[in-house]
Amino acid sequence: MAERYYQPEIETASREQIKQWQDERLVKQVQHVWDNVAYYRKKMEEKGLTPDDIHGTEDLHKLPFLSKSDLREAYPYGLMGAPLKDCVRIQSTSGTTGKRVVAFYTQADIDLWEDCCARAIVAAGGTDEDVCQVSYGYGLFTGGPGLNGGSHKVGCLTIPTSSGNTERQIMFIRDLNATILCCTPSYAAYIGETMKEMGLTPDEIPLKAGIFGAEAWSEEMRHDIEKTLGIKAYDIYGLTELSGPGVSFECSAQTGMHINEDHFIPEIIDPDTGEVLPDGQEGELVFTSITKKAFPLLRYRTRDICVLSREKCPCGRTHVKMSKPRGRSDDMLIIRGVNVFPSQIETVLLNQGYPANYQIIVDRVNHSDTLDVQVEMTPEMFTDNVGEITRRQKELMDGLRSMLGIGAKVTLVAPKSIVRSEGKAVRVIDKRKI
Ligand code: DLL
Repeated sequence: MAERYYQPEIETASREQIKQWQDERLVKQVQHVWDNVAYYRKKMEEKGLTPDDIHGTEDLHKLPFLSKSDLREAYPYGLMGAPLKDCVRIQSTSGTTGKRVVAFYTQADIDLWEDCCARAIVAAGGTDEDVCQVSYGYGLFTGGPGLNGGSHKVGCLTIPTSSGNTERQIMFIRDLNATILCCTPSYAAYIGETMKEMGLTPDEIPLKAGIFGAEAWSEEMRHDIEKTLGIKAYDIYGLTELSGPGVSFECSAQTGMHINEDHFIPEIIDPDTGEVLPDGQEGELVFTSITKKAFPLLRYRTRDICVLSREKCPCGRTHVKMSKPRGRSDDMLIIRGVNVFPSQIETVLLNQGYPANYQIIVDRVNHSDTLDVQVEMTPEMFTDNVGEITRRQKELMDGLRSMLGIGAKVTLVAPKSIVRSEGKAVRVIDKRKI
């Protein structure tokens, strides 16, 4: 089937065209920020910069970074680029630590955000014939409102279920023939598990595609979800500070997410030195938003670790692709001096046939870090044969040692004993910080 695009002239534009948009928009945006955001103007002045120093993307590296701590310091209005009377909405992060991030939107900002989400839905095969169930949370979280707006723009019949009440989710999917499901991957896995328990096979489920993001998830988890729901599962990435979902999205190639470069300029930096790294090297993703007016962040450090690739994509889109983020740099655990990402642990578990229901517990005992991975058995594996459980635990411990380079304790637990997530799953309990 021929690839379809929501905004073909933008999504398949030549690299020269994209660069021209970025150059022009960056220069304008820097002036807009200089004129309206005193907080950032001061940062530029401290570096001896004025808007006259920025002629295009080549000069981007001169600009100062913004980080989460700037957002906290400037909370709530300090980074606004438009008068309050021009703003029509806020969205906010879940804010597990410190102050929440509050992002402001003008109507035009919402329009371009929804366009980005519409691009993602069309890339996943969505048309106005589709029924799109949005099971991301609605409210302050950007997942529900973003995909809801994108779904309207595509012309899908939109079912705004929000998250939770899993049996009702399944009822709507079946009764209203939902063809596209939008939610976090961990919630998609839970919906799939519940369907299976209800005795439903993938061909009794009308879904054909899923748009899953907001948390790190492995390729193995993608395969599991695709199999259980009988769909193609597409990744979508974004963050509240930059609008929400739709900063980047996967196409039919499913090998990374195209960044909407007409709105966001990406850079990869060394998280320790701040130095810009060439494409192909892994590092921290930094974004400059060049079209948003109410919350126009320049060089915002996401703390997400990934790689950019400019290889030609078979889907025809020309925008740069980012790899699945391995998780945030602040999700990375340092255990006995070794860097461990929860997604590496997930890969080992799923490769050995376990479900993505696990919890990682880190502690410090006698000045030494301990890593305990609690893993749920599937109902088919469940046994009270101690020998069998010990054998399985050892197999997993060996797999983890070879993936991580350090030892971990594995405890197999009964099916359904780890709490399911309806939004972003909490995988790690780090008792060392408490
Ligand atoms: O999670 C926005 C979103 C909603 C994205 C729905 C996709 C779908 P925040 O709550 O501000 O916004 O969290 C942003 O979540 O910096 C990443 O660390 C992580 N994240 C988002 N999408 C992905 C993804 C929304 N596809 C933070 N893969 C980001 C891995 C992701 N991590």
